[in-house]
Amino acid sequence: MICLVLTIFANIFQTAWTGVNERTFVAVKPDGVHRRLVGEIIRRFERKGFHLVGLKLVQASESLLKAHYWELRDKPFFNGLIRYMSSGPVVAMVWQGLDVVKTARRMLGETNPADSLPGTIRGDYCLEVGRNVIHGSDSVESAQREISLWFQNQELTCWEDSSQHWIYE
Ligand code: IDP
Ligand code: MG
Repeated sequence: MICLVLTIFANIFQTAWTGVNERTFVAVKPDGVHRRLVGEIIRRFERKGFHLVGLKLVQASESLLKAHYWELRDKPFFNGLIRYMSSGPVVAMVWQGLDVVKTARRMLGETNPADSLPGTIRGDYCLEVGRNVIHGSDSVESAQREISLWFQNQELTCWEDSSQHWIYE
């Protein structure tokens, strides 16, 4: 009930989910799905302590992908990026938790896998920037925009996490 009220409030006033309720959008890209990395990636977010609120397999339309990557529309790699992202299904997810936007980006590694440290997802599982297996929102504002692009409200599930007291003091 509290979750429902918070969701309505956050949507009406476009406020960020903050603190332990911060949310981010993470997507396993088509290369990650083809390469059977979905389970490994979900495992990392689960074990870190984040809370899953949305998950689906999507064959993304060109219009969704263009909206998602709108800021990059003038880059020379834009058309290739849209082709890459529509070349197969994507696993779209919403994860919630304290500082999840920043922490997820650190778990992903740098945009270019060559600059990503071992231990990060891109550092461990890929080699080229154009096949970097995973997306994560780069700010709370981007997360809100991306979550509302990829998910309808009713696809996000509020549920009580029984391990919450073992994750937060
Ligand atoms: P990010 O995914 O780390 O946030 P962005 O700069 O937002 O990085 O770029 C979005 C995606 O565009 C990257 O994840 C990568 O798939 C692709 N991309 C970025 N730079 C290049 C490039 O120089 N060549 C090809 N693809 C690129
Ligand atoms: Mg980005």
